[in-house]
Amino acid sequence: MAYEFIQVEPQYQPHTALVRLNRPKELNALNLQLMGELRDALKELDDDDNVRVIVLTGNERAFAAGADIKQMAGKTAIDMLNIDQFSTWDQIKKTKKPLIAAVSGFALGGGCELAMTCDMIVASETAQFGQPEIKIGVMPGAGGTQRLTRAVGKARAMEMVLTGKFISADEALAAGLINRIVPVDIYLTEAMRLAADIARMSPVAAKLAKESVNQAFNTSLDEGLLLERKNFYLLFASEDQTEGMQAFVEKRKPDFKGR
Ligand code: DAK
Repeated sequence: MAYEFIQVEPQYQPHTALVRLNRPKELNALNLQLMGELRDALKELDDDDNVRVIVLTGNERAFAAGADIKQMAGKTAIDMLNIDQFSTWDQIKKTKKPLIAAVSGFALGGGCELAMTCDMIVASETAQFGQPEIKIGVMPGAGGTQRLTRAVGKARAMEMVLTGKFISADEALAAGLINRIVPVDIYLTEAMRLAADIARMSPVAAKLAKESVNQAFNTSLDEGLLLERKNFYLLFASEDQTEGMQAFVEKRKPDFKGR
């Protein structure tokens, strides 16, 4: 499919797709069309059997500087209700395959929320994270008060959301928001290395493991353990489980097929 504001390479490397946000002059501000394109691309890649992991990135200067303020500026509450952008974000959140954000430069507002919607974040040394919505008279609306608080704790989240101040990659790593920091010239390579490590695993197990970890944020411990147990049992119905254990016994590398 042809997109205007994103670029998609379904086989950037074996079993790994790359999606690049591509509005560089606007620091990848997330307008409605870009978000719609991203939703459609992620759904297509999620349905593509040749793709096991998806990496989402921007460019060196910006992952995304937030929702497009110029597009939002004149909107009324009823416009926002009718546009119902939440259904787009909800669809993105439903991506079943592991999704890695490769972040350099600004990840602000909706950009920070988009990175946090991903399962892991690989950052460059120049990455900055923030929820500056308060500076333009609003507040985070796509998970910034919830996911950020769960990731970095109340004290830091409150400060970021109430002052709009950005945190550096170092602070984000110390706070547990991101997985690692690497020099800017290799942040995408590093994200792809992480993707390759995951792509070698059983894609069925990866999907169910992702679902199980995410459930930890939504439910009680007992209910989470129940889902974990059912997903664990379910994997014993997969060919990948047979292959993985057989390969261990035969002292060879497994060849997972995703079945
Ligand atoms: N929207 C529109 N344009 C933006 C933009 C944004 N968020 N961020 C930057 N740009 C544009 C600038 O206007 C400028 O365009 P021109 O003036 O050249 O035409 C160009 O990108 C370069 O930006 P600067 O000249 O400002 O570059 P600087 O290096 O001086 O500053 C900056 C970089 C990132 C510090 C600054 O641009 C900035 O403060 N940007 C705004 C950051 C921000 O406030 N982000 C939060 C936006 S609110 C929702 C889901 C999510 C959201 C809402 C609803 N639903 C599901 C309903 C999310 C809301 C937000 O994210």
